[in-house]
Order: sequence, then structure tokens, then C-alpha cells
Amino acid sequence: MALTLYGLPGSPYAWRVQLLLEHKGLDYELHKVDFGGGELRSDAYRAINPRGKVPVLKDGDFTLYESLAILEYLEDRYADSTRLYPGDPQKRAVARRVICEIDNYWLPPMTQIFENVYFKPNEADWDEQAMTEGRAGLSKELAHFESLVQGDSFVSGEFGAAELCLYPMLAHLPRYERRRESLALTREVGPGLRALMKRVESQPYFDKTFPAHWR
Ligand SMILES: N[C@@H](CCC(=O)N[C@@H](CS)C(=O)NCC(=O)O)C(=O)O
Repeated sequence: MALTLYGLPGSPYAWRVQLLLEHKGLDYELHKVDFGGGELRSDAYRAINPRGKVPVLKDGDFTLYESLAILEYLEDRYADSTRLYPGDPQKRAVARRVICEIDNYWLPPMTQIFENVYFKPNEADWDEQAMTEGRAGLSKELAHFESLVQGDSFVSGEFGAAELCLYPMLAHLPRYERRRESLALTREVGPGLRALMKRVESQPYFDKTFPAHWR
């Protein structure tokens, strides 16, 4: 098998790449990195990603990190398989813009929240200012992305990279609330985004990508 994805179950960046690989119908091996065992800090791993993060894609001798670079690579390299972007240049540009918006505007407030709720076991250590700012930022982004949905995707009649890149970020919201119920962000997920999530969840490959420890 030529393709190997290095991922961590539940990592939104690795999850998006797995969804993209599945959507394209590509055969790949999933290597679950041993986070607790320090694999990301090992010399062998740093050789494939000096930043020590997932995802990494290996394609034969070629290795690539950064999920969005991997997305573009898959689309270019495996152009004959299911397309991740719309064929029309303007629609394709809109899908790419949505992905830029996810990484430039959604991820910063999301990071403010997850750095506390996931990585600080003692709630007393949480940065409350970051939590408040993160919550306000995500609330604003939920409204913005809701306004972009047309039916159940970001480009009417199309489905692919933009929806699959956002899905894992939305899927984490209930997990944050399990750590702090008062965040109450899931109730701000509007009908358009709910429909989009449902569309992702109805893909035949979806279950295979769902983090086993979330079940
Ligand atoms: N911009 C990167 C972000 C990758 C990233 O932050 N991955 C996280 C997992 S969600 C990671 O590997 N964190 C481990 C660490 O920093 O030690 C991408 O899009 O691939």
C-alpha cells in the first residue's frame, strides 16, 4: 500500500485528511501514533514532521505534513479519483475560501478552548480569559458559517473538501461541553450546519473514521 496516514484518533486535522482520503476512495494505511509513548517527539517522527504533529501523509518515498497541503496534494496527485473540489473555477474558489476561513478564523478561538479543556486536567488552571474569548469567537464563527451554508453544503449542489474540513471541528463541540457544560455552543449550531453534519455522517465511509474512543 503506497499511502500511509499518521494520525491520532480525534485529532481534527488528521480526521479531516482521513475523510478526504476516504472521499477520494483511496487505499491507505492508518498509522495511529503512540502519543503517550512520545512517538511525536522521537527522532524518527521528527524526520517526517519536524513540528512533531499529526497528520503526516506518506506516499511511497514522499512525505508531507500540514493537512491543507495534504489536501491539495491528494487532489493534484490523484486527479482521476473522486474530486474534492467543484469543477467550476468560481465554485472551487468559494470552497477554497471557506477552508481558508476555517483555518484563519474558526481555529484560533477553538484553540483557546481546547488548550484548556483537553490539556489542563485541573480546571483551576484554565485560562478563563481565553475560555471567554474562545467561546465568544466560536459563537461568532458558528453564526458566520451558518450564513454560508446553502442547503447542506457550502456550494450548492457540491460536496467535498470544504464540508469535510469543517466537520471534525464541529464534532468537537459536544466534547468541550462534557468538560464545561456552560460553554453551551452546540445549541448555537444552526439548521444549515446540522444538515451539513448529517450529510458527512451519512457518507458510507464515515463510521470507519469516527474515533473509537468517542463511542
Ligand atoms: N496546521 C496543522 C495542525 C496540526 C496539529 O496541530 N496537530 C495536533 C493534533 S490536533 C498535534 O499533532 N498536536 C500534538 C502536539 O502538538 O504535540 C495541520 O493542519 O496539519
